[in-house]
Amino acid sequence: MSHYKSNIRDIEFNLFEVLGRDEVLGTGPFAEVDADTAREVLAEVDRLARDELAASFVESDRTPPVFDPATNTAPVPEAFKKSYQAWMDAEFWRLNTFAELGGTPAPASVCWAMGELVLGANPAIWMYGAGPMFAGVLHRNGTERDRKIAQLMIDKGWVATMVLTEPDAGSDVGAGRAKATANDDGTWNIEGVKRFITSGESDLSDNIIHLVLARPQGVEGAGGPGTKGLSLFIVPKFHFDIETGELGERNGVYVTNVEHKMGIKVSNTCEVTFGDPSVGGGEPARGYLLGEVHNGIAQMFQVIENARMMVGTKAIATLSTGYLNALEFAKERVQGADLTRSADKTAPRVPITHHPDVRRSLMTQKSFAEAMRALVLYTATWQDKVMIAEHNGERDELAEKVNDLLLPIVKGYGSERSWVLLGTESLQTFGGSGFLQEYPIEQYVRDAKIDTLYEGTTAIQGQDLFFRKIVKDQGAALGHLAGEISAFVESGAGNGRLKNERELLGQALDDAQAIVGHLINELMSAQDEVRNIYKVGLNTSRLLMVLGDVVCAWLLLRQAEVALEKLGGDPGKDQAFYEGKVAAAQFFARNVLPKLSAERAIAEGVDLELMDLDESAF
Ligand code: ST9
Ligand code: FAD
Repeated sequence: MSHYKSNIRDIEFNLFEVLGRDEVLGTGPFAEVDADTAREVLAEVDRLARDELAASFVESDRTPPVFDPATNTAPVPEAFKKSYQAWMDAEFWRLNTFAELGGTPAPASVCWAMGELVLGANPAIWMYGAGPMFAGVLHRNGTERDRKIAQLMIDKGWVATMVLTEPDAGSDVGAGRAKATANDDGTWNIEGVKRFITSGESDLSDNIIHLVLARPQGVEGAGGPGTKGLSLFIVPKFHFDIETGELGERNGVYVTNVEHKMGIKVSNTCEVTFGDPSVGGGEPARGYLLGEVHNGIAQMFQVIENARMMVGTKAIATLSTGYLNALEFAKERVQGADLTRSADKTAPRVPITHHPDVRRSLMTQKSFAEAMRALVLYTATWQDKVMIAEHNGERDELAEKVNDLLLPIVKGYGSERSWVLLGTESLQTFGGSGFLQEYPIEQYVRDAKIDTLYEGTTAIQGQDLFFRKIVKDQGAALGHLAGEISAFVESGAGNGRLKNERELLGQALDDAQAIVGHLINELMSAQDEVRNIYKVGLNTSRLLMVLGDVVCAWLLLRQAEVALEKLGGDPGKDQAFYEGKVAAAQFFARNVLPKLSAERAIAEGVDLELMDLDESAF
């Protein structure tokens, strides 16, 4: 039986009962995908994920790819190849692909619902399979040549990569030193060493397209310091005929190492060397400038935004299957007597689900997993709006901004909460058995840790949230979201059944807004006393987690409102499901939100002591 336990019922509840996705399906840009089709797709992806995709999850971890320095290759295990092929052959990735490239666009909300299933079953499949999405970036930003390459990437099934990081340029992408020099024929030679490149090498396709940030040399107005001086280049592993895609000579881009990692081992993390005469055949690494414009960091952020959403979705997908595995185990594991009979040594032993602390743990897992699924899918509804506006030749600026605001929360909050809860609660539910490889949780914990690191660490997400998504945005998106939450607090939602929880949410929103206000004051005061900006930096990760808690509580309570309405009718076989939704929302509001007042007090009390402390005292 498969390790992967999905929650398709909750996914459909979000999409169709709470977020009203029937309204956008089958219309505008999504004309080809109506609500029935979306449900059928999700049912089939669910089956595929639990079956063929999950099938190689364990083996891919135990027998990971091995780098061969003689050939600069790192083939993936056969079992993984089979799972990967099953996904690519099923062609559901077309839902995430531009129509002009042969796709059948579906709303982002449906695509991320599908993404959860794949990322929960075997995340590296989604990453190696992202070629068509990368092709979208070439299509959107490219010249006619680039658009032809985009089509070839799809038709030929080429794997693609995003290449930013260097040994001395991780969070600080702008410190990158890889350089690009123009050739007379319009191509560019890339030189440098990149590090930690996902999918940089494999035997899953006969070519790999690298999207590489490098600093152009000798170009006026480009190539300066920092991220703004970087341009984006399309660099293939093999040269090819742009009209036919027929492969030509080897290009001078070689994988020179594959990292040995804690988790997600089948996803090759590669050192990639460009244009080094001593590597491979010593060929130059030739590539094209995307769109023939020097606008690399903005172009790359189109990829990064998608990848940050992907990482958040991967994280919560893993927490959800971790919880459902823990739940199944807890129902079967018999240990100890019921607490009310603990003095009676002859009392019958009970399943551990009878113990209050196990119930606390299971409800913690359930409420966070379902809250963060709601967060992912709610965020995706703003992406739906962006897509609809684009289809109509317009821009929906509010939707763009709210999506931007929510992305660091999806990625930063989602990954932190998931990784911690997988370890402290899901694994813990299994007792000592959780530590064994017989159960999937230890692999989940190892595989999920990376989510707090790549695509910008949590610290970077916290800074992005405050400085860019709140301050630079002048609070517009946050103001909109806070307005929606306030309106819910003031509403009669839940007919009295959610009154206390709405009050708790109101207090939590006040606390979060007070932290934002406090940080803005500190930031302003830094104009006179520059070191006050440290007080902001000491609080941005806290703010990220606080806002995540508020938004998640609100989304769960909205779900509870819907569930209570259903329970007031005839819920039939869904009775327990809806009762679980109400319970999860109430539990989250009562157990998580009161802590935010303490976070506010801590934030307001932060001073410069930590920054004044000599390093030797640490
Ligand atoms: C990585 C990969 O870790 C891990 C897994 C890979 C799996 C791959 C497969 C899946 C991918 C699927 C992709 C499909 C694509 C689909 C597309 C669909 C069409 N939002 O603040 P400034 C821009 S990869 C948007 O001054 P600094 C913006 O242009 C490695 N844009 O920054 C801005 O200019 P302006 C990941 C943003 O101080 C400019 O940058 N590595 C945003 O120069 C400069 O901004 C990281 O993530 C944003 N949020 O640089 C690095 N932020 O202001 C983490 C910036 O004029 N480090 N821009 O608009 C950071 O993010 C840093 O904060 C920094 C700082 C590098 C941005
Ligand atoms: P550093 O930037 O050195 O950070 C070290 C610590 O310092 C972190 O805790 C960080 O939060 C903190 N820190 C750093 N700067 C600041 C700051 N200004 N303020 C506060 N705290 C700070 N990169 C790619 O380009 N393409 C890929 O496909 C890719 N895939 C990856 C796959 C894996 C498995 C891994 C491990 C990494 C991958 N990366 C990829 C790189 C990844 O994005 C970086 O590791 C990440 O951005 C962090 O950079 P770093 O490791 O150099 O850490």
